[in-house]
Amino acid sequence: ELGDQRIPYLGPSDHGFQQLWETSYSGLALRRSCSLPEELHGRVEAALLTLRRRGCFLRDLVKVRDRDVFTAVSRVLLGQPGTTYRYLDTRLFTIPWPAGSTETETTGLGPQEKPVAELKHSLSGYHIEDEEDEDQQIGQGCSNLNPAKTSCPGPAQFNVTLLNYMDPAAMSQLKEEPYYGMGKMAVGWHHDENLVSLSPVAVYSYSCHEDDKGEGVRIGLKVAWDIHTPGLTLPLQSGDSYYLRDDLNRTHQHCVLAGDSARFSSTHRVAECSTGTLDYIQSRCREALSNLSTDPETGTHSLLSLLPATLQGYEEIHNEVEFEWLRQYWFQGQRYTRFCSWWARPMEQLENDWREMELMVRLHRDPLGPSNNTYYESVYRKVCVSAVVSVCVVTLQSWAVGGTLVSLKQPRPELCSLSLSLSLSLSLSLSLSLSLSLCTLCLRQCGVLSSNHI
Ligand SMILES: O=C(O)CCC(=O)C(=O)O
Repeated sequence: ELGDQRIPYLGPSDHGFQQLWETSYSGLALRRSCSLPEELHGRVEAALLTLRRRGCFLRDLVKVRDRDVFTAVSRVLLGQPGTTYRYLDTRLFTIPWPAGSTETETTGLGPQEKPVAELKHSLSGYHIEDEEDEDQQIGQGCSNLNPAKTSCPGPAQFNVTLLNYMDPAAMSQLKEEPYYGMGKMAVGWHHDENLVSLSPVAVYSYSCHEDDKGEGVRIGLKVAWDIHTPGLTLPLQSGDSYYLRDDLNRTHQHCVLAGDSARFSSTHRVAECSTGTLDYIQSRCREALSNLSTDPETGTHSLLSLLPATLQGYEEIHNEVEFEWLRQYWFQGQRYTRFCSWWARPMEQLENDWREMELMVRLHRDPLGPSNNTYYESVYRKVCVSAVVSVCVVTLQSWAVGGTLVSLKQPRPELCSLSLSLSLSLSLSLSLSLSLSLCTLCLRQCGVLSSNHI
């Protein structure tokens, strides 16, 4: 629709910026660096640098408009133990932050997660701070822009933070922002996915080498599906935080405009994870496996219910554990085992559960009942194949001698081979009796066997 035209946008130095913010972007709040303790900034900075040094930041392979692409920013997810966050068809598995003061840190990375968790506490209440606090902060020489009045009923229960890192100098092909001409983008226009409705997003920004001359990082905002309202850009200094409150994440889109220096951000979210926690998928597996019974003496397995609805129920769980968890973990989550062993055991257990569900499917499908072990299955296959081969040999022999078994004077080899290959393939998939009956029928149709020979 726009062709080569650009939609206007306003930054802080433009006339009308404050008014545009108040009228069209009121859900956005900026909290200046000075409103957080200096000491916390220092520890968060050290934690971010340690995570980067240890190679924890990795580019994700995501799906954008049916294409698989690597994100320009490198990322790592920290959060509540056992929580995952799904975006652009990719599930990220949290490196756990300390759940409480007693939490041992043997399976996580180490002390690095702690400052990030503290940052979460510091950011979680801000969007509901009242005007009195705001006045105090201004009195302390720390003015925030468009601070929150009231929005959420209480402190946000951030359960994950997606940490981002990008050094623009190391990226040769950053995309230009296409609609407003805002400059190069580190993160393209998007809504944050999979959040609890109306929950805020709180983003802490830390830029390395801030003192160097050059352009700083900015965030861009636009009203979704609107080419009339001007866009907005907001420059961020290192240590600043900004909030997307109320409905802003749904009604608007945001992007990150790369500055000249490397930059981290910690994007705190209340992820909607009713189907995204380890507890959840484990309970789903228990539900599916409750239909499997194992004889304690023989170890033979059987299904408690053969109802189609029950089968459908555990097949759904079987797919869910395979596609939403195991494949996602082997595909991307496993990268983190180098730094964090938290998921290794639970994923092994989920894989075992998945194997048992495979067995359940075979039990349901297999007409021979308890042929749930591979020994029975291979014997069954061998019997089928030898039966078909015997029929074949007998038939050929009888042709050769023009013998007594053959009632057809002029055998038709193409029909015979068709019938034999049909029966052979059936014998691999259907029951022995059925495949033999069909084989016989075919041979009889070909005139190779007469009814009194069988
Ligand atoms: O880095 C930022 O300021 C925001 C990043 C972002 O939008 C995201 O991770 O979804």
